[in-house]
Amino acid sequence: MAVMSEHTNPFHDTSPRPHQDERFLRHEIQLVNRNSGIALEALVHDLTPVGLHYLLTHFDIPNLDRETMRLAVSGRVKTPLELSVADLEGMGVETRTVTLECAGNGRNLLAPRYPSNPWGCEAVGTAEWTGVPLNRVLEQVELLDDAVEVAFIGADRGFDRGIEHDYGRSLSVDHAMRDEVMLVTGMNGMPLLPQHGAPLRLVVPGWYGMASVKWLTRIEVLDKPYDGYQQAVGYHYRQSREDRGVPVREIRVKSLMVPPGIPDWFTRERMVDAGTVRLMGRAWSGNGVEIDRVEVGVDGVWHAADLGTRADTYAWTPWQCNWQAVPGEHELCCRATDANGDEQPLEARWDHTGLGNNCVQRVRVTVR
Ligand SMILES: Nc1nc2c(c(=O)[nH]1)N[C@H]1C(S)=C(S)[C@@H](COP(=O)(O)O)O[C@H]1N2
Ligand SMILES: [Mo]
Repeated sequence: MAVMSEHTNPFHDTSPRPHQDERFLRHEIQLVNRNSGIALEALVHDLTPVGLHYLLTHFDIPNLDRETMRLAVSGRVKTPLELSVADLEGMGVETRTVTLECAGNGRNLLAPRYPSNPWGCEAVGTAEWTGVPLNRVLEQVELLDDAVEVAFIGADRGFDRGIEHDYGRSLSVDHAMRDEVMLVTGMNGMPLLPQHGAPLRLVVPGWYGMASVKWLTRIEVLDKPYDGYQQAVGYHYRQSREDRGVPVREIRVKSLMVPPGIPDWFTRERMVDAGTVRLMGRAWSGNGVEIDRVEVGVDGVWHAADLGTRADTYAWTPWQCNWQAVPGEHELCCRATDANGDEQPLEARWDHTGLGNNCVQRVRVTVR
């Protein structure tokens, strides 16, 4: 074992970490153990391996059978339908590479904290989703003239703030007819796994993940706005508890880097050898808007990174740059700007339930 001097090693304390008086926060840890994030080193992959893709599940994972499950399409339509997964796949499948991000990503950077899943920055992943464009199904059932919204309802049910509900979300008819919205049965070339919505889920590229309803069993075409909890109460940007709020929709521009060097087990702070260090990461925005530039900040001084090409309109863009690492303590950041001119903020903007925090990632590094 190589022992370094205190001068070069910030992790020099070899004694066991002292016990803490407080217990772990049980409810938050329960959520974290169910809802895992991407390991940041997995940002090296263009496609996130399925087992490293983040997960967010509100209630219990339903046990649905691909052979017997039927998708009911009803409401303001001329011809209601019940479709098996095989019926759907028979309508013709397409594959799209899509970056999904949870709207609660970044919540744990806000104080005071809202009791919910305490994401740092890891609630993101990119997969190749295979499925049927939703508009093929909507054209087959024929929407009536008074249709305004399409609701997507999952097989999972539970309570939030005292209200019992099925997990459900809606889109306007116009949005539901867009080509990129898919009824998905496969992920990275294999059938969906239970935790990602098997056997059938919606994927709404360009929007935060809450729109991409898993375990989809019902599509209801409505002549008025959908009033389900996750649509009408959940997923609103709010400044305070009383605030009615603004619905959360498109992903906000964001970037992440693969933390360089090696980590300290407990703090995840990094140790890097001096010299040329290749930094790399990913940047993405909402609605298919392109990434214009990514800058890497070293102790507050910004340098332009090189952008690669994204795999698809709704997939993240790779970036990289070299850093001449000199011995000492440093803070690395990355900041993306999209083609609309939207730029990541340096500090988190307040949100009452911790949604849409796209502030820059900060990585503490010691160079030896
Ligand atoms: N039926 C259902 N669909 C759901 C959810 C859920 O809890 N139930 N969670 C949503 C949220 S908030 C996110 S971020 C994404 C996460 O998808 P993933 O777990 O496949 O990454 O699924 C969405 N679809
Ligand atoms: Mo989410």
